[in-house]
Amino acid sequence: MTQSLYLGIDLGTQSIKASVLSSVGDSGNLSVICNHSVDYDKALPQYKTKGGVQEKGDGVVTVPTNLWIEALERLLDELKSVHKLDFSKVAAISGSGQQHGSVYWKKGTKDNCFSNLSGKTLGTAFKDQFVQDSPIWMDSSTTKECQDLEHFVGGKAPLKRLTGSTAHERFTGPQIFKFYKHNDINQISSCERISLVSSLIATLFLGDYAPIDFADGSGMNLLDVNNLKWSQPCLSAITNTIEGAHQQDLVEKLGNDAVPSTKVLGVVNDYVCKQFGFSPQCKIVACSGDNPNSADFTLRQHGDLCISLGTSHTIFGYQSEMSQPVPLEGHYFLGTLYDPENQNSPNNKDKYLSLLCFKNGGLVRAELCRQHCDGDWSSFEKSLEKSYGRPRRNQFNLPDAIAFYYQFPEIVPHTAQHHGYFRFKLDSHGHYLAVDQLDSDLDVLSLVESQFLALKSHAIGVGLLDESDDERRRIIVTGGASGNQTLMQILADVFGCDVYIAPQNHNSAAIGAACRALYGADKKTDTSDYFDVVSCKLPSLEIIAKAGDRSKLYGRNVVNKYRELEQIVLKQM
Ligand code: XUL
Repeated sequence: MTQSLYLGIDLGTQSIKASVLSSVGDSGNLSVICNHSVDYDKALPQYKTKGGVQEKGDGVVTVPTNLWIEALERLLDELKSVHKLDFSKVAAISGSGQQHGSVYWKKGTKDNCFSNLSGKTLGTAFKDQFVQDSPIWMDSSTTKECQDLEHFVGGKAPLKRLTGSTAHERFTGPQIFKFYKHNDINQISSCERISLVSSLIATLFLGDYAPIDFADGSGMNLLDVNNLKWSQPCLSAITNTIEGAHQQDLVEKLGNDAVPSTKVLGVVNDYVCKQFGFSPQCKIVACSGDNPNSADFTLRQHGDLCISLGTSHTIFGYQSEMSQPVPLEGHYFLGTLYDPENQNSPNNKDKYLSLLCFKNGGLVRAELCRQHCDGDWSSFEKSLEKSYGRPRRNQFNLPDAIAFYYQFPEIVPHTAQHHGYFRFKLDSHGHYLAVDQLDSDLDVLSLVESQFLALKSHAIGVGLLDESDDERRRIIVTGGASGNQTLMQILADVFGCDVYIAPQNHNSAAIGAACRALYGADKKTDTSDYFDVVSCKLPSLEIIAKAGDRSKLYGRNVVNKYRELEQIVLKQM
C-alpha cells in the first residue's frame, strides 16, 4: 500500500514552516514525519526585514509580499534537498497564514503570470506583481478607519454582531479601508484581487486566485458571520469614501464568495508538479489563519480550551453561539470545521472559535525575569516555587497581591494608548492597597497569578468559560512557558482544570493545516466528526499539571476582586 502524506504549511511572522503528516499502519494513527522551517531574516536578507517585518513608523508594519513567495519556494526546495521528501506521495496540502495580513495583486497578474510560469522561479514570476506591500497583524495604523467603520454600521456592538469583532487596527477590513482612502480610483483599479496571507498560499499551489475561507475571512471585519456573505454595510463604509468606487467591484476583488475552510479547492498546478514533483492529483484544501489552524491541532474534543503562552497570551476554544449581550472584547472567528453546506456535520455546533489576545504576556514575564532574576529562567522558576510553595500570608482567602503589568498598551482589557504597572497588596484588614513595589518573590508570583486571573476573568466575560463549570474543561497549553512546572501548576489551580500539552506543539499551526488537508480531502462526510476521525488519531495529549487543593484559592471571590481592581486601574489610566 502506498503511504499517503499530508503537507501543512504555516506562513508565520518570522518564518515559514512545513509539517508532513502520515498515517501509520492499519490503525490510521497519525504521525508527523518531518518538520522544516525557513527564517525570513536569515534566508532572505535582501528584504531587510527584522523579525520578518518592516516597521515603517506611525504604526505601519508591512512585509514585501514577494518575500513570502520566495520563502515558500525555498521551503519546498529544502524539503526536497534536505529531507528528501517525495512530493509525489503528498495526497493533499493545506496552509496556515498569519491572520489579518493582506495581499494586493496588480491588474494583469492572472492573465500574464499564472499561465506563464514555466522556466521561471516563483520569486521572479511575481516580483513586481503587487500594488503595495502587505500590511500584517502587527500594524496599528488604522485607528481612524476603525472609528469610521464602527460609526458607519451603528457602533461597536452592531459591528461585533455582524462580523464577530469590533473594529481592530490589524484587521483586514480597516486595512483595505485605508488602501481605498489613501489612493485614487485609478490606483484602486490597478489592483485586481485582494488575498489574505492564507489564500496567497492556496493561490500559489492552485496557479489561480484562491477564495478566502470562512475562518480567516471572519478576522477581517468584513464578512457577515451570520449569512457568510461579505457585509454590505461594511463594504459601503469603504467604497462610499471614494468617488467612482463600487461595492460590487470590491466583492470581486475579494474573490466573490468565501468558502468553508475544509473545502477542496482543486489540484496543484502544472508548474508545481514539474518543479517539485507533486502528483497532478494532489488536492488543495482551503488555507486558513494561524489561530484556527492551531485549533485544528490542539483542540481534541468539544469543550477543550487552548492557552498559548507565547510572546502574547491567547486563549481560545469553540463556542456554539455569541454570548448575549454581545461582549465587546475578544473575537468570534468562524471555526474551520463549520460548514453549513454539510448540514449534518457534528462539528457545526462549534460555530465560533472564540479568542482573546493579551499583548503583554510573555513580553512582561521576560521583563520581570530580567528585573528580578537577571534574565535567568531557572531562577525565575525557583522564585515562583518558593513563593507558591508557602501558604498565603493572609486569612482572607485572597492572593497576597494582585497586579497589572501593562508594559505595552493592552488589547484585553483595551487600554487605548496607555500603559504602566499597577500593584496592589493586601493589608491586615483584607483591603488591597496600591503600592509601588512588591518584594521580588511576591512580584514574580503576583505577575503569574494575575496574568492567569486575567485570562480566566476575561474568558468568563466572553462566555468561553462558565463561572460555575470549571470541572468539565481541559486546558491544552502551548508556547515557551509550558516548560515551567510551577507555572503550569498555578495555571491548573487558577482555572481548576487539568493542564495538557500536545507533543510537537511548537508546530501546531502547520500540523493543524496538515490535519485539515487530510480531513478535507479524505475524511469529510456528512456525519464524520473531525474529533473522531482526525484528532483522536494524533499523538495523545500529555497531562502536565492536575488541579490541586489550591484551586479553592481562586474561586469566584478572587475573580471578582481581580475585576474590581482592574476597573480601578482602567479608570486611572
Ligand atoms: C490574532 C492575531 C495574532 C496573529 C499572529 O487575532 O492577531 O495571533 O494571528 O499571527
